[in-house]
Amino acid sequence: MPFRTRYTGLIDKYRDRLPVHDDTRIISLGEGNTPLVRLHNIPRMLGKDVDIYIKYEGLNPTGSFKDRGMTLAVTKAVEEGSKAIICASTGNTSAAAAAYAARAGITAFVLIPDGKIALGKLAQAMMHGAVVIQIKGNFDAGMQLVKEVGEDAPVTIVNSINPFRIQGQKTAAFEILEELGSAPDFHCIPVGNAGNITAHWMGYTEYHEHGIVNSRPRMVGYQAAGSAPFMRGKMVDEPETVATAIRIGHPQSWDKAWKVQKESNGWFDECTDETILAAQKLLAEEEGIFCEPASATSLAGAMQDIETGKIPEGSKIVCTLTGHGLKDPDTAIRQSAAPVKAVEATLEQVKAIILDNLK
Ligand code: AN7
Repeated sequence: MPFRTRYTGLIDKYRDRLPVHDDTRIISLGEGNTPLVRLHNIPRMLGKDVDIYIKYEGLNPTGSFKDRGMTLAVTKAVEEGSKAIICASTGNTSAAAAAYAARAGITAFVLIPDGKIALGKLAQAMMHGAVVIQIKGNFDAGMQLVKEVGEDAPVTIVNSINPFRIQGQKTAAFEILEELGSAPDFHCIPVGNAGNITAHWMGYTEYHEHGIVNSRPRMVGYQAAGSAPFMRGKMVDEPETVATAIRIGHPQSWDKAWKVQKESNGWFDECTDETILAAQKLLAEEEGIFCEPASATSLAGAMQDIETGKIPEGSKIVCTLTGHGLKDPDTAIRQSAAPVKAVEATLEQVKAIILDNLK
């Protein structure tokens, strides 16, 4: 056959490892199969012998890893006859829910914290025709309401407390193992509700138990310092961080994530907003990779732990970049140098700027 079969999405690819039937109508936008990019310049700058790969989940159809879980959650909701889905969200879940609901022809209700959601995510939810309910409260308050609504209203909850979300998201670990041919030593990942760290561990564990690989990584979960319940050892009532995606104080997968930490012999740590933004900028400027602030927490944390030697030299590290940089244009523009002042449209003036800025 002259051409390879087209990639049609992760449910189709991993059908035998996911809870679907042969006649299940699959709701897909071609999610998954994201690039695993080896960093060149940052390890050199660190002056350490480490092999860092980033899993670029921002290249999913709606720009975040949420699509992996949403394709399965919405597929199962439709299979069960549901006509509507609902979620609370810091933004990315709402964008994914809105898009997959549109694809399925059902209604999406999304609860978002008023004023605390990145602009791109709000644009997505609105554009895909979700019913956007802004609440005067944070994600945790929204999540509480969604759980209460879900008890008697005919809507399916598609937050990561929906087990199909976790099942779909485990496929990211499958892809990493297939591409590397073995497990990395460390997997660094941002933690909010802790659904994704739980999902990755499930994926790594399944391939390990099937004898496809002979080891599993140590899982390292990083939180923003102002929203770090796993570091405080208890829930945080007023979480704050520039990384609005992980502005979560009451993680829904609390017990599961502690289990992952213990089983994988990993750990949790925290990063300040400054180090998160610095890592985001570094990735953009030194590697050409644009992710949103929350995503950069994985690299910010990994760099801290490489610096101290907690992640030793010689290690192979995968950092998940959970969402695309275009999700949050405001934060990107705020931390970048202003463009050169507008000049006359003459060759002379343009040339002068070029000569001034050649590296
Ligand atoms: C970019 O969209 O919770 O630890 O409501 O958007 O599995 O919660 C987003 C979470 C990391 C944390 N990076 O993942 C939501 C939401 C980005 C995110 C996380 C989120 P979990």
